Amino acid sequence: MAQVSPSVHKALKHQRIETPSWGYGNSGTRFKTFAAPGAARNVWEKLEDAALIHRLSGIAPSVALHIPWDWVEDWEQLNAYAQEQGIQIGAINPNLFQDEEYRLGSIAHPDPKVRSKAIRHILECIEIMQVTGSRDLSLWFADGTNYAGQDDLRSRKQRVREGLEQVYAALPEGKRMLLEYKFFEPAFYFTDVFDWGAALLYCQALGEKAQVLVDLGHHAQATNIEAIVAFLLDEGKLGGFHFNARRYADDDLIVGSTHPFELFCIYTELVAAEHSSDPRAAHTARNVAYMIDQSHNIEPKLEAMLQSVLNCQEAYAKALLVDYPALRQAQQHGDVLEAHRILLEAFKTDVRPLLAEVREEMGVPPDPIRALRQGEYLSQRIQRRGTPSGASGYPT
Ligand code: PSV
Ligand code: MN
Ligand code: MN
Repeated sequence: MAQVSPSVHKALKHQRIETPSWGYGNSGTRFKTFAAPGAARNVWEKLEDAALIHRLSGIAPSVALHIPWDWVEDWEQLNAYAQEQGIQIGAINPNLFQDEEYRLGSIAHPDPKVRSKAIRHILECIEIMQVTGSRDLSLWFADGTNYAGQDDLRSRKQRVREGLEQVYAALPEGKRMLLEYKFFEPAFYFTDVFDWGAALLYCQALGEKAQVLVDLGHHAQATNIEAIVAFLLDEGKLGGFHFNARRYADDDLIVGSTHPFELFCIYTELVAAEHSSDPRAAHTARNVAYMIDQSHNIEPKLEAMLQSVLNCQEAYAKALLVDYPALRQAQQHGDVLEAHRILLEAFKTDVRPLLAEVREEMGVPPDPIRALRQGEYLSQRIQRRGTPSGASGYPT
């Protein structure tokens, strides 16, 4: 591999990927949740696992929480515990789909009492963010309808807008609200925030603190996600990612395992924007929250999470190797295949030696997966935690 510039090393050391608390406990599909030996049984153990992934990778210093799955009485204590473990609490995700009252939705529900309940829960999450120091409130709504005629679509749109306005008004300075879209499921006819365009409309109407969150699993087959990323960056509205991989629906598989070229192309948009002369795109790219949203059922959870973080690292490393000036030149000359080849050149580079070097410079194992497999981490957890049965906090 040709000499790599020190700026690539520097960028790789600054990369950050947040892991989700719900990826560490037992969770699964609606058919069966397989109990994983040594899986985390509560939020304290989830933080312990997230901290291990950070120690092994060096680039996963925060963990997202899901409320009330991760509910504790004393948030100061949880925050202090995270810090002791060497990590931080990241995005706070309200749960707006598990209560009986949410059968017809949360903030889009036809009954104002249910809408108020949902808003109260989100406001409670904002209070938690104040204690944990979290910057991002991550909103995903399961709201939608199953049949044409079930509810009035324009009224639902107005209810969502009204609810989001109330939340936005309660967001303190320096906090952001990330709005996630999803094209279907659990509703099958209509989902209230169904695509990036709908999410963008809401966020544009709300203001600067509202940004769109792109979950890779939430698109129809063959959607060009990197184009969505480019558009949102250009509009200053890309707030974050939920990384995972899909083949059919919202599969939540290990990111990069199904479409590694797509992940690479997404990262090239981000790298290009970070270095662009457009201050808005550059600022937006630098503030993107990179998060994983996966729950593993048959895979060993720690290894799956670590692999996910490393796959993002690999994609980012390759994106950093793209010769962007040459790419722009080829684009301007209309040299279709040279432009494509420049991307492929970086994509096909074996970045494993580079990453091993960077890891050594960072003081983390050069081969984190091997370190995990050879270490006592899992056997110690199995000894202490046993094999907790049943799901702990994920829609199944
Ligand atoms: C459900 O689709 C989902 O995977 C969303 O992506 C949320 O971000 C996540 O669950 C946690 O609520
Ligand atoms: Mn998600
Ligand atoms: Mn999802």
